[in-house]
Amino acid sequence: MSLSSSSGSGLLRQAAPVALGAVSVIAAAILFRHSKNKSDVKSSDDILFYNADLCPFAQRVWITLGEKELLYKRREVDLFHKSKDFLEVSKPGTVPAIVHNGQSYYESLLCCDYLEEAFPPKSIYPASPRGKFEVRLWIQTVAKKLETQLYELLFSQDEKQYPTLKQNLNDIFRDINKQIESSGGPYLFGTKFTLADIATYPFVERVIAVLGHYRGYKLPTGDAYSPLHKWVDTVEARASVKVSRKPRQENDASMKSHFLFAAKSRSEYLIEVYESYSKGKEESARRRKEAEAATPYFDKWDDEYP
Ligand SMILES: N[C@@H](CCC(=O)N[C@@H](CS)C(=O)NCC(=O)O)C(=O)O
Repeated sequence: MSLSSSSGSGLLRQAAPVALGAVSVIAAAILFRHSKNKSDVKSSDDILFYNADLCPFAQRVWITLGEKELLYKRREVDLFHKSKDFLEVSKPGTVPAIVHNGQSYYESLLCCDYLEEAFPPKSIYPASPRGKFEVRLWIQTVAKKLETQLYELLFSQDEKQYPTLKQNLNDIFRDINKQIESSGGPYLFGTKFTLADIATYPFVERVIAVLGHYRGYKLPTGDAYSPLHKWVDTVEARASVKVSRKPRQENDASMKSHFLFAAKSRSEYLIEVYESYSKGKEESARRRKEAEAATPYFDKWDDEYP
């Protein structure tokens, strides 16, 4: 599911201009050359990360950058008013995208894999070929199913469907729990935090906050599910994940004073920006059109190092 999907989507009309802001994207090389912090760069030379704070796909890349302890500049993209520069970087017009050494990359998992190849230390894969296969299989199967089911339940306006859709999610969480348990935890593949965790977590975060709020969905509980709950806590305690979940006003100085984001927790923020989804695809598409027609709220969001 994508904000750009033909199924129609969009964000809360009044939150949209703020959540996505307006950004004038500048070419990576130019940005970096003028960066005052260039000398701080540790292992990377010139990474520019195009993000949208609400986006689970972009969050995968954000977490990967953190895990690899890379320095990067992050730009918040206004998905309702995409700049020509951004569209040159991301052909499909989606976040995440990164620019490294003057070349652009998009598609979340491909970006994560690119970072893994370009910066092998602090690997996000198990060492063995078999382990790598299992991580990739997980992402293609369970993580993919979770992504699909999150949006199915969120968009659905047919209350009669809710029990079945919730059961589908329960089945996925049963599999996640089983995987953590059989690997010995605390992560999906044992003691190593891998791309399987990185690819899965952003959707779990939205299930908890957004489906919890709009559909009354709760993760399965009870002793049998303690591996799952411990996994959530352990993942959320990682520095890389914490950075990606900071409330907007803590991430961007420019947002500190804005009424929508003042004193908003991460879950309040997610609930706000996904509200239009919860009203269904038609309403979501309508709000998107409105947002596209509206004047961008900000000309540009701050660049920032993590
Ligand atoms: N398959 C893509 C999906 C990315 C995606 O759908 N991103 C959304 C934001 S969550 C987007 O940029 N949508 C473009 C739009 O709304 O115009 C990936 O994994 O990177």
